Amino acid sequence: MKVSVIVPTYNERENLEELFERISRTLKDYDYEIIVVDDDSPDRTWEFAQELSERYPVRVIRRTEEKGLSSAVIRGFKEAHGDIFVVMDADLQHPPEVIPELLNAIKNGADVAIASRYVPGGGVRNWYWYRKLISRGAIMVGRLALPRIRDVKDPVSGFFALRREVVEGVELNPVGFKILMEVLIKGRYKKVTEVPFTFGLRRAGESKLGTKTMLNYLRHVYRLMRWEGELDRLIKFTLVGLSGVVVNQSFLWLFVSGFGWDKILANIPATELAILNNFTWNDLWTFRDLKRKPLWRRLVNFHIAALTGAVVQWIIYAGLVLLGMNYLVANMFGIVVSFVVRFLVNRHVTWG
Ligand SMILES: Nc1nc2c(ncn2[C@@H]2O[C@H](COP(=O)(O)OP(=O)(O)OP(=O)(O)O)[C@@H](O)[C@H]2O)c(=O)[nH]1
Ligand SMILES: [Mg+2]
Repeated sequence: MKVSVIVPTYNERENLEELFERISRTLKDYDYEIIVVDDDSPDRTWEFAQELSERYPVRVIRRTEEKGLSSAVIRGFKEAHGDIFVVMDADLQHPPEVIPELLNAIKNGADVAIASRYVPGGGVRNWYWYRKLISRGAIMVGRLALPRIRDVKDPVSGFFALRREVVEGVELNPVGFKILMEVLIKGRYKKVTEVPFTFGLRRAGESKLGTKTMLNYLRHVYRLMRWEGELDRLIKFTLVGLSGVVVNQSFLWLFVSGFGWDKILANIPATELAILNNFTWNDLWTFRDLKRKPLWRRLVNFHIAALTGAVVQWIIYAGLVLLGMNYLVANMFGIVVSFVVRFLVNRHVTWG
């Protein structure tokens, strides 16, 4: 089996020689090639890589028309001759010595093997607490928004291996920094394995991580949600929720003005009817393809989600009011957060 190591580069001249040396030492018993995809770096990384190709099995692609990390990796996929593709950074934050472990995972049946910071044994070194927090938060958002990757601990790692078939013929969107997420959502695979590794600070050269990265990441997650149909679900869930408001109000009116019931108590059956209305529509429409649990379980879970939402709403309302916020604004915050919580509990648990 031939291995293609794909390395996107931009101004990585200083790291190249050590990178190639360590890859060649690690993979000496393998049939492999290194593909450098360089975006016409001002430090002439492409030229130096070409020089080094006399000593190492390197092919250099110098792109002058296109730019961007993800599109560079996708170009690498297209050019690669191997049966297994490995993607890694050039700046030695991804130790080449981990590559054989990724290849073993694939030999043992995985279609995608991820060098992961967030499985036992993995980690980050010398990161400030806020970079850790942002990284963890971003991953949490991605896993919640995209149920297909919810079991992957590090879906944004830039260091991974996959079988050629996973991406062959698959249309990947070149926008964004997180190519692995794109692969995990759109690729053809069954089994993902994560192998621990420690990610440090870059050895030399400069980071291409900008302040816009976080916003771009959220845009990427949003686009993938749309592609997955998760955004459609969110919209349907919203519409169903609005229908529930109508049901709730109508029955409350009927019970109080029509039947003369007590105003305080009449609210309870009116709310329950709205919950049943919402459940029915969500079960028949929003999540109709996800009825994996028995009906009674879905019904119980839906009530738990409603209750959880109500509690969350009240806590946020009370907290913000105590902090001095206008009570109507505070309630609005409560409603929005409660809505998101209910959607997520239902998506991941009731119809999970
Ligand atoms: N071809 C190409 N490569 C890129 C581009 N942006 C980044 N890279 C390469 O992609 C890899 C990851 O970029 P980094 O800047 O190291 O990102 P990072 O590891 O998240 O950030 P640091 O921890 O600061 O290094 C490196 O090998 C870069 O040279 C790009 O626009 N085009
Ligand atoms: Mg880096």
